[in-house]
Amino acid sequence: MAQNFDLTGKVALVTGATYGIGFAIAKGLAEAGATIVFNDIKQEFVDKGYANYEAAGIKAYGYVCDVTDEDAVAELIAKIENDVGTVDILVNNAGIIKRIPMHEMKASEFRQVIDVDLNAPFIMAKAVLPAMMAKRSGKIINICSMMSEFGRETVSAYASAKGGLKMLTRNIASEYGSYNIQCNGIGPGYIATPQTAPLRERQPDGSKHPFDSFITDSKTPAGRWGDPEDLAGPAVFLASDASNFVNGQILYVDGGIQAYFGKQP
Ligand code: NAP
Ligand code: GCO
Repeated sequence: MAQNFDLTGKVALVTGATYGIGFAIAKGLAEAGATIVFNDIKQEFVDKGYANYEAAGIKAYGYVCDVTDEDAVAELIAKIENDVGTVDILVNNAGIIKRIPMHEMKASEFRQVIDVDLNAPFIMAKAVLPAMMAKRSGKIINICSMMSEFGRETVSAYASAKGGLKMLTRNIASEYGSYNIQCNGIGPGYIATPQTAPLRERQPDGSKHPFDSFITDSKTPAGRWGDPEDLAGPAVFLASDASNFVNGQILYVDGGIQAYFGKQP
């Protein structure tokens, strides 16, 4: 059974994996035997990524690439295929959020979130599919969200993108399943990373941020924020032969949020 989770000989590209969830997923895939490739927008961030991987004892390959730029992505994939090999596992992790009340959000801000969180996963998947189709094998994992299922104040663009990403996941599974390509999503709950740091900031009087208390005391049965490392095992599962008959699913890793109506008064 352990063999089914072994990623030895596989090339895994994790986008935006300098730190945060992407780095934790990449570390887990590396520990399962995969060769890790990551990208970030600027060389300085790629260099920081190299330092993080080196500190974790992982030899990773890093490239500068903005995932929203289709030409740059085509160049990235060509470089990876030349330097490392064809991509066996793609994790569409890179993402942004803008927390702005919808009636105050500019259309350009809405479009920017959609571009990174939905258009880019399309661009990245389209770039790796030809080689996966030729090999008749491949794994695509899209990092979705609680907001693939729920809305909340100020995240209209993000929820629209992550809801769309859920359906893109299902459509890739439908269109390419016959090539033995599996496309699934991971839906993290509330995870302690730079992206959610504003929701956990201590108040001027030193008390917990109200949203922090909301997540730990009312919405999450586990009673805590997730760690990025909580996502590594589910990612290894979806990247490995152990999930070859799992396709078009969103695996929620949320400490029970999706199941929970909320703490009773
Ligand atoms: P994060 O700490 O903000 O990291 C996001 C990463 O994406 C950064 O490395 C960032 O690079 C990179 N990135 C952003 N735009 C990019 C672009 N155009 N091209 C290339 N890289 C780009 O976020 P996170 O919390 O780790 O989240 C990672 C993913 O999980 C995102 O898709 C997020 O929506 C999703 N998610 C997060 C949570 C959570 O609670 N944290 C829960 C559910 C889903 P820079 O450093 O250069 O900006
Ligand atoms: C927010 C948070 C969430 C998390 C995540 C939850 O502002 O509500 O940033 O959106 O990032 O997506 O699954």
